[in-house]
Amino acid sequence: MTHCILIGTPVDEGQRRAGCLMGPAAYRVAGLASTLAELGHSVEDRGDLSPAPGRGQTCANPAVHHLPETIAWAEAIRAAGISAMEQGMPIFLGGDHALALGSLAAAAAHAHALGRPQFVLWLDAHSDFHTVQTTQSGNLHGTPLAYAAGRPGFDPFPPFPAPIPARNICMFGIRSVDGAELAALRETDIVVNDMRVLDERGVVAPLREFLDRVRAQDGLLHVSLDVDFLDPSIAPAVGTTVPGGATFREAHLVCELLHDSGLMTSLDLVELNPFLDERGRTARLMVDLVGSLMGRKVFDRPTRSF
Ligand code: HAR
Ligand code: MN
Ligand code: MN
Ligand code: MN
Repeated sequence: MTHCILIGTPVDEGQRRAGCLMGPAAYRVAGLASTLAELGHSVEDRGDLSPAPGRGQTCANPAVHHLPETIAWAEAIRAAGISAMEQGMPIFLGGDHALALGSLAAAAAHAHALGRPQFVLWLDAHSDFHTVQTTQSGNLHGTPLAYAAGRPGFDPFPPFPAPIPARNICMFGIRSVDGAELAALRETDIVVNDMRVLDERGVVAPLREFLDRVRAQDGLLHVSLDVDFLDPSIAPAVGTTVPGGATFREAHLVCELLHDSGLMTSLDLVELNPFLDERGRTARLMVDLVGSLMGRKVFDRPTRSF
């Protein structure tokens, strides 16, 4: 059983559509803590973080907005995340995906201190591989993976503690990549399982290939689940819908496989915008997926039996 530490991270500054700040409350209302407790886990809700005031940092890209506020968030989340990782499994309740600028830094610092490799599974429609210099929207929720991979172009941010090797990063569900991101991704060994790959191969084989590598290297695994990984027809409460996402069944299967692997050590739930939801259905679906991630199943069967 796992000690689950809920950390509310109501970041709304990483994009322009207000509402992600309501995410942590929506997960609580949708029963996240009771879902985990019913599965036999202990749950500690540490409430919502609030960042220090912004310190006025600037950058050369005029499109970028809320840079000081986002840096302050990243620092607060990193500090809270490191202490949580020493005590259990943090679940970061977003908040937009800019929160991963902090959660990934926490995971990487923690793994580095243990002398173990950090891996990242990025479940998202988007690759979020811009730097502060290359983003055209100026929305910093599109940058955290580039920061974690150690790309240059994050000068105003604190240096990433222990950059995550590209081969330890696996993207899943990708279907929206900007030109500058694509050019940068082509220069890396990041495994990009875009929707074409998942349509052709299904989710099981590509996920198992990745999890086998995590296991073989005794790695820690941070999972970052963006609501827009899911198809908008089942998960409408997100500001950046992209058609053609994961189905209900694919998403649950991914979560069940992750649970069976026993490898996940930290989790982000990001981009939920409850203001755009339909009677809480997206929040409830996300909580249900966490249930699958944390062990809910219909029948117990030997793992890896299919
Ligand atoms: N690539 C686009 C941009 O940088 C869209 C990024 C959207 N990101 C998220 N999180 N919604 O994945 O603006
Ligand atoms: Mn603002
Ligand atoms: Mn994202
Ligand atoms: Mn996304």
